[in-house]
Amino acid sequence: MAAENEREERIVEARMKLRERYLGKVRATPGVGDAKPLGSGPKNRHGMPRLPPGQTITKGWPVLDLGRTPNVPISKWQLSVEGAVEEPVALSWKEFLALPQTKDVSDFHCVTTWSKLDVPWEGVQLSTVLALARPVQDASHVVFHSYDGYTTNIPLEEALKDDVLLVHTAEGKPLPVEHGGPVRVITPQLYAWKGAKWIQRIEVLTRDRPGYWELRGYSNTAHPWRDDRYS
Ligand SMILES: Nc1nc2c(c(=O)[nH]1)N[C@H]1C(S)=C(S)[C@@H](COP(=O)(O)O)O[C@H]1N2
Ligand SMILES: [Mo]
Repeated sequence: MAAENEREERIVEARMKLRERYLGKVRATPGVGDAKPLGSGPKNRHGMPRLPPGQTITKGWPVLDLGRTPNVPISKWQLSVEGAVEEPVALSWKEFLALPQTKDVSDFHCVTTWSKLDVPWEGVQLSTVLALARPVQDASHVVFHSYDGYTTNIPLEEALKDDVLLVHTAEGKPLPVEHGGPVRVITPQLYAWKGAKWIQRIEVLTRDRPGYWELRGYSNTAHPWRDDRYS
């Protein structure tokens, strides 16, 4: 037990150090830095209007993907973090669940104009697995690679935000396969296509590299409170 606690403390400390390195950049992101964000309704906990411009609240949860649902059994599932890191990481399901776990409630904004509010999630903060891999000093971006071949990119200052999670549970149940189970990424402060379903590999880069939709006309930055949908 003591050894377990020590390990957990080390992980939490590494995570905090990594977040500190990028704090200046995090503060300059639209989600934190915009004085007059677009949108309507009361403010969310990030100080942004609850409903970004052009969005409508939905009660259901539509499924949007490339139409190739990969079936990855837990026994074969693996998540790796590699690229511009000091210590490439490959986690089995068991190792992933042994990391510090987080519960959070956040909103989900799809670029096709629906928003799903107050989704209860459970998983691991992306910053935790990035901290394990120790991004090199000039690391700047990550690209997510999924089991269906999908890719999407975000800068580290977005990736390290508290509410960016690798989720395995949604609304109290294991994440349904059509929504990206066993594990997907969520990016509550960016449009939902930045959250890769069926995450397999996280590649850390020292420069930006656009992903699937970013190469097909969607915005690279994808900020809902700037109505930042297309490039
Ligand atoms: N692996 C993978 N992740 C993906 C996609 C995809 O096609 N493949 N589609 C993205 C898009 S465009 C959206 S809007 C959201 C939709 O998530 P949902 O199906 O759970 O609503 O997943 C994103 N993540
Ligand atoms: Mo989408």
